[in-house]
Amino acid sequence: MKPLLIDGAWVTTAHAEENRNPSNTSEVIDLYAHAGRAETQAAIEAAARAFPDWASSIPQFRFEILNRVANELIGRKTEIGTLLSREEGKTLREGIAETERAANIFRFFAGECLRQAGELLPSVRPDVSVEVTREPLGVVGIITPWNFPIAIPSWKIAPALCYGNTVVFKPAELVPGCAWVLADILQSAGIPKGVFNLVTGKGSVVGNTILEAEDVEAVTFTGSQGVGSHIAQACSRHMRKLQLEMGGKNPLVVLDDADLDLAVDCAVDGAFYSTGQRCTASSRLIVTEGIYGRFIEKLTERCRTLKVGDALDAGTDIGPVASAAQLETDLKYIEIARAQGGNLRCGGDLVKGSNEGYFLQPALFTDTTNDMRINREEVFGPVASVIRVRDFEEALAKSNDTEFGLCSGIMTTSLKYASHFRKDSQAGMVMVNLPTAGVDYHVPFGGRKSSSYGPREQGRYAAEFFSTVKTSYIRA
Ligand code: UN1
Repeated sequence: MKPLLIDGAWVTTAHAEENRNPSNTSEVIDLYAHAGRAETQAAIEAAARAFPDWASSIPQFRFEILNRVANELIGRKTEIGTLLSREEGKTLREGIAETERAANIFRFFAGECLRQAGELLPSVRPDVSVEVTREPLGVVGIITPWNFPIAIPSWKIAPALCYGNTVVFKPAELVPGCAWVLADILQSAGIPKGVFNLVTGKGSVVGNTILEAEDVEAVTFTGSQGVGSHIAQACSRHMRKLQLEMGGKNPLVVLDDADLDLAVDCAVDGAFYSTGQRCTASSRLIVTEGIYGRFIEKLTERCRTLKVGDALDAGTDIGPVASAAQLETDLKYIEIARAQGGNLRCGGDLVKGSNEGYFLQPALFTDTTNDMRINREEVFGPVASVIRVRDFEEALAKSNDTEFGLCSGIMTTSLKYASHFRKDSQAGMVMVNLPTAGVDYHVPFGGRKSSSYGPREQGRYAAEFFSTVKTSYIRA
């Protein structure tokens, strides 16, 4: 059994759960401890005890630990990337790239430990000056999803530690493996006891204990809207700082003047890579009339060549869906899209792999309208739909006609339309001639409307969430 990490010690539990490979459901990766309320509470208390020393530790000390974690992740990227692909199902290439990204995030925040600065301002009163500084919050509860099992934990844990907070980390039940490796790496890197605690287990037990605990000062969460709103309610009861990253229904607009090959590449990448399981996925392809026929033809051709299979096989383009439950959701939405009049141009059927796994050929729908459920609700699978529009104005209006606002993209060679779209798109991130998914690690990440709540993640903007500002007035 892979244990929990509480107060610097590995802790086994009465109950453990199997972690299975979605490319081969008969393969058990390992057994992982499931924490109960008592263990979770012990982790929170340990984090609270460890906070004062960690918060006042010198930046060089924190820099060295985070930098060691970065080195270890990069040095073991193939091994960790392989584990990631085995437990989550994205291809090995994607698994290794995600591990590299996690290393880069730790490296970035290692550097940020040394670059924390404040402001010195003149007061409006004579002989007074004002100093604005940042301070850590305390214990941060970190709750992460299954789709980026090493990158998303890293982009929450690294800044939390960098800015002097202590951590109680609850990863998604489906992906305890990468979480455990990260805990092991932090432990070997010399993180002081109690500063970082891993509690694998159920949301209803571990998650809720974190939400109810008096000692937790802030909660950061990436996952579904339903869980996000439950967390928001719990946090508002305690007046606790909160950061939520939830769904998307991201539009990729393709205009008549787009580079056709590039548009098809971006659509395939954005919609189907990582098996479409990204909150940034290009799930609505909004295409103007002049290029519509050529775009659909080329895209359909490409979709037919996408090889779905075992995440570790060299020839695989698209790995399996992550779980039986997600596969059921994907198939349900394919049915809904059909029933509402969508035309299934290709894919959408189960594929036989070398072993029993959750293999689904990416599904492309045409003849859909923006009011159909397939264009309103997040599927979180390899399913994309095309919406035909007259011109740029209609494309922009349709792209904004959604409750979500995470990411949007436009394929065009026109500076005028690109500029107009960047300005008027109601999304937190806008891509020009790029897929909507696949972001840099050193710049702010987050959305608007129902996609996100609270300050941005990543880059220097992460300080907004992971620290609090103090204003001091000093009379000379
Ligand atoms: C990306 O597209 O590079 O859960 C990252 C998600 C996002 C991360 C997407 N928070 O899919």
